[in-house]
Amino acid sequence: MSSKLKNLSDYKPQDVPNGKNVRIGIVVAEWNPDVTNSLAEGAINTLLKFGVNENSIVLKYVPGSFELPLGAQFIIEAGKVDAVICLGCVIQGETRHFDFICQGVTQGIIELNLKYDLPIIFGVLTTNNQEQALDRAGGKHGNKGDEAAVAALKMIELKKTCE
Ligand code: RBF
Repeated sequence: MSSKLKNLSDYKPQDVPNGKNVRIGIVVAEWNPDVTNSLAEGAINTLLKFGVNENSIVLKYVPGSFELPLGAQFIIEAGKVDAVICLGCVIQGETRHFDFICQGVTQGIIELNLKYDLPIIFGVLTTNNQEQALDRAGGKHGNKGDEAAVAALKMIELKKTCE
C-alpha cells in the first residue's frame, strides 16, 4: 500500500501555498466519529497554520460518508468557497456495504470536482478495521486530515496558476 512505508503527512511546509484570502468548506461524516473528528481537527489546524482565516472555514456534518458529496454540493451552492474537503471513514464490515459506500463517495466526489471546476478533496479513510483508521487519524501514519488540507491549498494554487 502507498502509505505503508512512509508517513505521507511529512509534507514540506515550504511547498505549501499560503491560505490567506482562501475560503474552504469542510464536510465531516458522523460515522466513526473518533476517527472523523480527528481528521477534521488535523485539517483545520493545518489550514490555520498556513494562513487560512478561522472565519473563512465553513464546517458542516453529514450522517455518513455516502452523504459527503451532497454535503459538499450544498456548501458549494450556498456561497463562494475555493475548495471543499470531504472527511470520512468507512470500515470494512461483514456485508458488502463497504464496497457500495466507497464506490458511491469516490464517484460522487470526482463528479463534483469536474462539474464545479473546484478542488473537492477526498479525505476518506477506507480501512479493514478501526485500528488502521486511528493510525491514519493522528496515529502512527500521521493524520490524513492534514494531508487533505495541504492538497486543498495546493489545488487552489494550481488553479490560480492556470488562469
Ligand atoms: N458510513 C460511514 O461513513 N462509514 C461506515 O463505515 C459506514 N458503514 C455503514 C454500514 C452499513 C451497514 C450501513 C447501512 C451504513 C453505513 N454507513 C457508514 C452510513 C452511510 O454512509 C450512509 O450514511 C447511510 O447508508 C445513509 O445513507
